[in-house]
Amino acid sequence: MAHLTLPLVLHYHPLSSYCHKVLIALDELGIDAEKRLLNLGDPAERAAFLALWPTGKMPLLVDGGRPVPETSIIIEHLQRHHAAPGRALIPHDADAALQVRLWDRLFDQYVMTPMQALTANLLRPENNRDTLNEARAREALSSAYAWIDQHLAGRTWIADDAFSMADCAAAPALFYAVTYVPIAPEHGHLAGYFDRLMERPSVKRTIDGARPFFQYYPGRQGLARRFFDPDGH
Ligand SMILES: N[C@@H](CCC(=O)N[C@@H](CS)C(=O)NCC(=O)O)C(=O)O
Repeated sequence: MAHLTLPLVLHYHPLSSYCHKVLIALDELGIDAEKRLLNLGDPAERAAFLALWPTGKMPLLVDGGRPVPETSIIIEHLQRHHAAPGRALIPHDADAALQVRLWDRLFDQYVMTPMQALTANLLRPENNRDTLNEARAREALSSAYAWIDQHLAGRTWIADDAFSMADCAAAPALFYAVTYVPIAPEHGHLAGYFDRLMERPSVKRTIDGARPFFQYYPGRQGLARRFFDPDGH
């Protein structure tokens, strides 16, 4: 009997920002993968996942039985081994590729990280929230918005003329970050970039997949109505 199992399996959760980064990349690269929803709240699932990848961080790609962790590495792996002809998220020119890796890293470190800290804080019992850490994370986001806005002057995408891995990182990082710290009116370049990202079909499809889970997102109060109800009903 023919084997119908796909060689690529992505362990993920539809609400997770880092999972969005890889879902957007899969879509952009024209790659099909079996998506396995991971519930880390379930002790048995958590134990099985930790046996596969001991950091316990998702997403995790499994390619032909071999675990491929860490989103930026996953995307490089996908491009190298599985991308549809003509699709790329990391340019072939070495200097241009370095810019993409730089901005991918900047978004992970300076937008994703404080955004995740704010989510983690909301998951704590109300009487046990860390207000100092919260203030620091909000400040980190405001400061990142200012230098990202400056960098975006005259640009369509963040690191290259074409949509790249860095934009895959930027889309979910900003999507969730703005629910905590909205983009200020003086950051028009960033606001325009945010709208371009949200209009990108790969990003839209990823958000569509997350929509049924938005009710469980701790920062849902800050999520714009248009994301809950894109048809405006
Ligand atoms: N550096 C990692 C970060 C992944 C990450 O932080 N994933 C979060 C979900 S967005 C996670 O697994 N959280 C679960 C936990 O920490 O228990 C990557 O790029 O893959």
